[in-house]
Amino acid sequence: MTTEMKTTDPAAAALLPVAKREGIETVWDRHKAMQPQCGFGQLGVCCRICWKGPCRIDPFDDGPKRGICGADAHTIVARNVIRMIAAGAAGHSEHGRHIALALLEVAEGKLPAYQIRDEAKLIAVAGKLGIATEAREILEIAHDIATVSLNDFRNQDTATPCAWTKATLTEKRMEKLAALGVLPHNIDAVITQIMGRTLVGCDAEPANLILGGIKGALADYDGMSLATDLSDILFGTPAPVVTAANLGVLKEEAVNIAVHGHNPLLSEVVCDVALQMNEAAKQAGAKEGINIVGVCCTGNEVMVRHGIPLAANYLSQEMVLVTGAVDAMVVDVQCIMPAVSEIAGCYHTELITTMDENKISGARHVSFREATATEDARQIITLAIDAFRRRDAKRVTIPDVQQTAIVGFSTEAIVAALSLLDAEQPLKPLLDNVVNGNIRGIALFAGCNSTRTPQDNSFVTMAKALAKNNVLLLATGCGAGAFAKHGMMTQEATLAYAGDGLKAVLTAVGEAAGLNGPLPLVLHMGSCVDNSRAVSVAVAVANALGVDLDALPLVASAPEAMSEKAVAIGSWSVALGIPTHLGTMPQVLGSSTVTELLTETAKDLFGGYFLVETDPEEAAQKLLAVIDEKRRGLGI
Ligand code: NFS
Ligand code: SF4
Repeated sequence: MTTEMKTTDPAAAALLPVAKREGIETVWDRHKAMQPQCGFGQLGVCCRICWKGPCRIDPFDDGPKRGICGADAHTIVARNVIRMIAAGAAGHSEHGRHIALALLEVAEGKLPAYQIRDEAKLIAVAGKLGIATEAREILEIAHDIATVSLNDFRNQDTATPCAWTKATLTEKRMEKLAALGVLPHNIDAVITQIMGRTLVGCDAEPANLILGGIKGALADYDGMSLATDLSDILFGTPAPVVTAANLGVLKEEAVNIAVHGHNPLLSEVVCDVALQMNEAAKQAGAKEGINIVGVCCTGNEVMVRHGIPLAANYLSQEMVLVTGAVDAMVVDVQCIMPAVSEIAGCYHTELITTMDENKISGARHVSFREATATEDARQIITLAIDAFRRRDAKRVTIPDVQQTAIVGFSTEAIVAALSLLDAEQPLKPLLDNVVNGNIRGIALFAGCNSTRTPQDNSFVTMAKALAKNNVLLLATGCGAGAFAKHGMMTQEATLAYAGDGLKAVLTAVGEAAGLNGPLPLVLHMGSCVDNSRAVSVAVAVANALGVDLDALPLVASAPEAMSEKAVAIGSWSVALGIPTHLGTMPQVLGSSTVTELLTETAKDLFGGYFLVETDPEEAAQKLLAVIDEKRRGLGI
């Protein structure tokens, strides 16, 4: 694999010459133009926290060893990285708050476009949170759930941890985190505290800063846990569904609408309303009506819940537009490259921003409100149909590339599949197979794409190496998108790449589930906030074995991480006791102290730690070694 290679995604690669011909600049062109990138920034030793700066520490030669205020490299690196965690936590928990507020209003009978779609999940969540359900109305219970969730943003008693964290972790983990003083009591307060303590002239002790960051990361976990489960209550808990991924899911004969971003509140209603407006699309000449496709995590949300096909993950979002076949790209929040505006402008495509706090120059803004969700969605779809009439058929290039993807493996879906083997103790088949070595360990693949590695390559390379060694693979976010696009969420992939033990287990479960074959090689659990689903599987396994999370042969990997959200997720993964691989260089190496804290000291404190390895083959071998070490620890 040459460093020159941009993407291993055949559909994206097929469109690169088209972009070039059309004079369209892509993320890869801009990456190239940005070289060489700043070494100080890469090491994390650049500080812009006050206007005496920017200051930068020279880690090698005899340049400055302290900023103008006297902050050294360790303080600067620690402050920078925990501010990233705070930003990530803000993104995920803002998403969670949005859903919780919507649930509250649904419970108050206010939002006609939404309902409680999954009452069983609602009852289960109430049980988890200690909310009474006996002889109570569903909406009343929903109201309590929303209130308890929103209290995780309001509670001022620092001795009372956030309810969702408490409800979803092992007892031992709660004790450990409490003893270290890193349990969040209030998501907003913890994020604010990080911003406050990293101001000029505040916390200057690297270890203390990093622990503050870990607390912020756990606030991120809390926010995404509630985002995931409340979304399930409102939109349904994912169950296995067969769909497709990659640019070939766009249709020449349809009004193509790409939903992009993260929050399902809008995309769910767009999907609902599209069904009602299919006729209007046909009247406009689109023989196949309306075709909704997903991009990034909004894409994952609607993919795992409703089998909406996924067009692209993060790095090829521009290529969705370069097909010339997208009539509207509807975006909400997060991971939307501002570049899509200019590219949409090269075509007939309507780029529609929908969140008042997330606008993009050159895009049309339709202000989305839950109270008027149906009307807003109708307006958006009308814009798409109008744009379709302007589409230039001569400029349409849809690569004939798509892969089948069996997706929708929520915790509930996994437990349901396992219970077909043992109805009394659904986890037993999984535990037995971990103990007997058919399943050597479990790996969760999460996180983004980055221009620092050929797109999707690290995911696919690592997954093949781990599967061959009988590691059960879970995926979320753009990692899941990568696997879906590369045909790794198919039964064929299981037959081709799984080791014998893993193949036997996946086949036994798949056959029991009536799939006439194995489960797919990689189980798609959803978007990035759905990483909390993987935790719930791990907690169930840990509780069944009577151990804490750090004893499990469980690893996480973000081989192409880039977002601040990934920094937050990786950090709580470590705090929960999970060895966590990063395949891109984190911006902390300018401080030996911070590097040691995250890769060594963390191991003593939490049992989890960061492991950095940019070579995917090497990374897979290192994760296998970690899994074996954990197995030895369990005596299996
Ligand atoms: Ni996660 Fe999902 Fe993708 Fe990265 Fe962005 S879309 S929330 S941050 S790039 S995985
Ligand atoms: Fe420089 Fe200190 Fe200001 Fe940072 S806070 S920019 S190190 S003077």
